[in-house]
Amino acid sequence: MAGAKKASKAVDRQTLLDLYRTMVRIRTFEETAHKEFLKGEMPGFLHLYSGEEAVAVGVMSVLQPDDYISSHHRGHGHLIAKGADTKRMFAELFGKADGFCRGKGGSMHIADVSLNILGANGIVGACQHIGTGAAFACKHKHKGRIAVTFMGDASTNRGTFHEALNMAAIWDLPAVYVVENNLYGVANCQRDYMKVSVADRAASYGFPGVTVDGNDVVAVREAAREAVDRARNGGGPTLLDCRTWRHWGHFIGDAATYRDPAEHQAWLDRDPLIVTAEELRSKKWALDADFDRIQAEAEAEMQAALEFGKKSPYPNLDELYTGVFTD
Ligand SMILES: Cc1ncc(C[n+]2csc(CCOP(=O)(O)OP(=O)(O)O)c2C)c(N)n1
Ligand SMILES: [Mg+2]
Repeated sequence: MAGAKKASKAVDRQTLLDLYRTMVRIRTFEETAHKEFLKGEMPGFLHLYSGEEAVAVGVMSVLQPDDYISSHHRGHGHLIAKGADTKRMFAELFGKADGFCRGKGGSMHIADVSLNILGANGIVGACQHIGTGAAFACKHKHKGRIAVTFMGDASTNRGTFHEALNMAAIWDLPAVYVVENNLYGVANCQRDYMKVSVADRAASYGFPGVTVDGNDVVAVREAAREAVDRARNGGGPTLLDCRTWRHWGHFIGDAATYRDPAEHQAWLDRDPLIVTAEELRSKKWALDADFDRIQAEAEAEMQAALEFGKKSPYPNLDELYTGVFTD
């Protein structure tokens, strides 16, 4: 990938196995949710994160537990990588009372403020203001913490992106902006909605923009570490342009016929799980049995989480107006 930052591969065995395991857990959550959604029992929309796992996992691996994150409509991976309970995530997907929003938010609004996860968000670009607000609070109130905003590439066209990143720049906020650059906004190809690269946009705010191989979890981790250290040490924001690919359509039900099959296959061949598994194998840090065990553990976790979500009760009718805005 031209111009993308390569990983120096300075990572130990346990760390690489942990990164791999979390990516497998995210993939397995998504596959389980996908199958279940197709049965027709899950309300709402699902925007699957499969293929983009290295971004969430690489970035989250260098955060402190009390750092803040703000996320967007493709948010399951961010939640899992930051430690959200997959049982409560499934309950939320089914609209059940044990869900993070007591079933009223669904996939696009899961938040866990106890983990400083400020929420997925169905409004494209809203995460940019929320993340910047959190970074402002970190600078003035929660010193030592930082705020990371995850967003899609098409969302960098919104006015919110300009407003938020400009403010973060002039106030030197402890912020990191992570763009999951999957080259599409719904059915539109990036060449039709942007004339510059995502990373280049940072120049107009006066802070670094870095292009990263977003399918290489170690490359993401290293670029994120630099950005996070910079933010935490008073150096201001960084924009990370993580090049990646969603394996599925925009949401479940979109056949993604607008993408070039050869390009799609080339990205599938560079699936972040394949990239990391190859790295583990080449270093002789994992054998077939290790991969099988990691996969089996993820499947057991997600099956239990799915069952929990399904069995959880629906919220009572008398809760209809609680936790929502009413006047
Ligand atoms: C303000 C707003 N405008 C439009 C939409 C409809 N919409 C949902 S996702 C999306 C595209 C987002 O693309 P990108 O930011 O690249 O994220 P990706 O889906 O590729 O992860 C659009 C236009 C919306 N949810 N909110
Ligand atoms: Mg996109």
